[in-house]
Amino acid sequence: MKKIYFAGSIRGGRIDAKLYGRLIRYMQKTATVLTEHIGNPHLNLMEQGKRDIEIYNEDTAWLRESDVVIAECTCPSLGVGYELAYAEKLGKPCHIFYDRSKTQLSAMLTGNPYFTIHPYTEETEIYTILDQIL
Ligand code: 6K6
Repeated sequence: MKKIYFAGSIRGGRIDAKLYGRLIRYMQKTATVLTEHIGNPHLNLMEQGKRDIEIYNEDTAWLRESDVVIAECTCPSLGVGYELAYAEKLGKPCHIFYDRSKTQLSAMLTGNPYFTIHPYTEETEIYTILDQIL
């Protein structure tokens, strides 16, 4: 099974947390998602007890272990942008999804031909593309 690093906003804002959860559950039918905590809508950052250095070390190790990186970028997040640049340096395939009716993606992503970018208008479009990726 492919190992997926799913990236989504945490401190950048949790408005799309339920969407992340649905995407993760869908991918888990056919793949291993290394970062399933991203989709937990009840995630309380103050109670996680993990130090930032531990989060950084764990996440960068998962990025190195992953086969493909899938990022939902409708809600802008510095952490997700950093992860995408890190994944590019590792040569990992990177797929970026965003709702074109809600946001304009950073030119630092759309201007980089390395990234495969999937603008969508309906959530259902994402699942069709995920089927092709997985
Ligand atoms: C533990 C369980 C749930 O949340 C935590 C504590 N925080 C984080 N845990 C794991 N990964 C994190 C955490 N905070 C940020 N990240 C990573 O950065 C994730 O892989 C996300 O894709 C990305 C989000 O960055 P911000 O800048 O929106 O926080």
